[in-house]
Amino acid sequence: MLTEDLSGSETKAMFARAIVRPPAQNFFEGLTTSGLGAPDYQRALAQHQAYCAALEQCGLALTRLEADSDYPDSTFVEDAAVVATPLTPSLTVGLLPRVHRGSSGIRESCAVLTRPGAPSRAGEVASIRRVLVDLFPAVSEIQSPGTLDGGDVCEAGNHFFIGISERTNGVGAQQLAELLARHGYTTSFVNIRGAGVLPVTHAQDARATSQILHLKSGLAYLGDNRLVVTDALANHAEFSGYDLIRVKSDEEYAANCVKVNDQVLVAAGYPRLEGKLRELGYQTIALQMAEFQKMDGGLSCLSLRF
Ligand code: CIR
Repeated sequence: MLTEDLSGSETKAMFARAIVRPPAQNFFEGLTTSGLGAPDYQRALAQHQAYCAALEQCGLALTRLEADSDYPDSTFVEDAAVVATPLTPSLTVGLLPRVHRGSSGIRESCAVLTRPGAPSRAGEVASIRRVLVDLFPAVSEIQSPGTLDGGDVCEAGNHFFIGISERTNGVGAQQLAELLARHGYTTSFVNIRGAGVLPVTHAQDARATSQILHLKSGLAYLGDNRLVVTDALANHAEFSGYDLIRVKSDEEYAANCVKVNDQVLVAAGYPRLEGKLRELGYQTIALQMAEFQKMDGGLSCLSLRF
């Protein structure tokens, strides 16, 4: 993930691993509001394979979990945990660095198991826990009555934006903020529920509505202080210090792109955003995501990267 280098300036993202899980045959029984029809299982599998191949092309070692038909949404592994790691100086599949003493303090690797906001997804966390406990020196978890989906958490260097959504409540967001602070990371909250009073004091009204499921449905961090953000979220005060690549409403789905080392994975079929990224010098890999879009899934949620 993005961290600071030893001189204190931000260095490029270097992920070494990712956890992935293919869709199960009953993937179509998962939660969706898209109205795009039922996904085709074979096409979903093929799209997932291409996604995994792209991560490997970016240099990642994959931990491939078995498909799990008990949880039809379990291919969206990103929602079950939040991971934070300090500087990874080079690609390695060895142990994660335990601690980084940067100019702005000590940061440690940590993982936080979520408490998904949709009850049907609660059981997805157990299998992710089994993988993460062997890889992270500290694994904590969101506690009731907090709820939090990983899709609501956008890492931006040593800062994490936490979306307050229909899935992530203020209590869950606050718990995550405290856990991350304990390991040296800063956070801020972004309300994507629309106007409303939140049980937190530093939440801002994004003037977005609940049409996006998760914060990362409309936001991605590319490193070097640059965010990809939907027009609906772009005026949020939390993003004012960043360089913004704004995504128009007709390409909104593509805002959920992912920078993986030297490449940016982006949903295929959104030429304006992909063109803009290329113009700015990014190498892009366009991936077919249509079957996952039918289940409200974005590109980032198919992997947990660190
Ligand atoms: C859900 O509604 O929970 C799944 N069908 C989609 C989750 C997508 N996750 C994500 O964007 N982080």
